Amino acid sequence: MKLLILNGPNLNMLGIREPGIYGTVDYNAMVEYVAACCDALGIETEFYQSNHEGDLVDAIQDALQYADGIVINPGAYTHTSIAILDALKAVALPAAEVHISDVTKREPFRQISYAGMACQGHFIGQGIEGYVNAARFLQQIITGKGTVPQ
Ligand code: CA2
Repeated sequence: MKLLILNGPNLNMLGIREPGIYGTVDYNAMVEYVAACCDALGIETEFYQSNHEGDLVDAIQDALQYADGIVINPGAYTHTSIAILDALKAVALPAAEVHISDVTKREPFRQISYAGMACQGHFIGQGIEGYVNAARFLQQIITGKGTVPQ
């Protein structure tokens, strides 16, 4: 079972700025950690990060060729991108949304998630552990073991 773990704009800056909101682990260390946790769960991973909306749409479409599900943190495109929502709906792969910070307690403009409308799971405010929890959640759905608590 293989998952695409997709990150949107500015998430490559993890650990470099705003540690109070996004933590101190940098993007590469996050990838290493999440990949190792997934490996231990028997989940293969493909990571991709882009600052460009169209690249993210392409990555979602490409996932149809090799992935069983998508873990997505669309960054700020969460709150603006109908293109990403449409791509997730078009491929119709099981998907889970991750936000490192607790967007529910932040600015009003972060209260809408378009991408989240095409996701079966939502992992919000759990830091980088949210990626691992999202992967575990998708594994349960994909392997047919039903739902797990988020
Ligand atoms: O909490 C999240 O994971 C977000 O998706 C992060 C986005 C933000 O626009 C969403 O509302 C919530 C921003 C990613 C920016 O990441 C940075 C990381 C370190 C330093 C600066 C930005």
